[in-house]
Parts: sequence; structure tokens; C-alpha cells
Amino acid sequence: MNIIEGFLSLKGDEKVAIINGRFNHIITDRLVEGAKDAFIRHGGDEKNLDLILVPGAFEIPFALDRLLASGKYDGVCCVGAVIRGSTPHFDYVSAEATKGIATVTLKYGKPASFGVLTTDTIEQAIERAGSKVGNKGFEAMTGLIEMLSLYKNI
Ligand code: INI
Repeated sequence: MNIIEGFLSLKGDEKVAIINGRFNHIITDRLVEGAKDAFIRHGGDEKNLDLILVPGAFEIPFALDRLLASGKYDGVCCVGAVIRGSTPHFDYVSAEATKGIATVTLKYGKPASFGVLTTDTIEQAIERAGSKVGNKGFEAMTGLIEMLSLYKNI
């Protein structure tokens, strides 16, 4: 059996963007740090890493569409933090972000990863932004790196 998989290493010439939905930026800035750390630790060159800021998770798919349409990027890591409040707003924002990122990724055939936290409380978000439960920005960039490698190998 031939196994085709991606590896966790970059050559250094990959052009990658991070989109930060900066609503709850106290959390999302930590996710960006984690994503950048993962990019550099796996062999990425910082000069090939761009950071795009959008108001919130709802806008991430729109920026992702523009970035992939530009043809300038091999892949995009999306980070954000949607935290449940007392209204259904959470459900609309998180659903649109999730669906939008997947739809745009399929449209352009380029990988994008999902580092958007969807939590019930701010404490759960803090735990996933560089404390008890790790850093989901780091994990999202690691997933993107694996997919970049896999796309080359298919
Ligand atoms: N955006 C987020 O990224 N996280 C949230 O928790 C959030 N809440 O709760 O409102 C949020 N709202 C803003 C939304 O993403 C848009 O930026 C806004 O609606 C303007 O289009």
C-alpha cells in the first residue's frame, strides 16, 4: 500500500498568511503568536509570513477569498475567538466563519486551516490561547504545514 501524507517541515520559500479576526483580541493576539511560532519552528521564513487583520470571525472568509484569489499565498491560517454571549449571535458568527472558510478553501484548491475558537466562556478561550489546553493558533499553523506538504505529494 502506498501511503501519501504530509510532513511537518517547510522549505522556507512557502508564502503563508495568517488572518486574525481581532474581536476578543486579547485572545486572538495570543493565537497569532502561536501560529507564527509554529511557522518559524517548522522551517518557515518570517519574511514570507503576512498578517491580515479583520474586525471579527465573520469577516475571515471574505479576506481569505481575496488572499487566495490574489494567487500570492500557498496557504492561509485563520484565527479568531467566538465566545458565547446571552444572544444567538455566537451561533451565526461561528457558523458563517466555519462554513465560509471551508467553502473558500474548496473554491481555490489551496489549504486554509481553522484556528477559530468557539467557546462558551472566556476562561475556555484563555485555556486554548497559550495556557492549560495549549495554543490553538500553533495547532492550526501545524495543520496548515501538514496540508501544504500533502498537497505537494498528491
Ligand atoms: N466576532 C468574533 O470574532 N467573536 C465574537 O465573539 C463576536 N461576538 O460575540 O459578537 C464577534 N462579533 C463580530 C463579528 O465577527 C463581526 O465582526 C461583526 O458582526 C461585524 O460584521
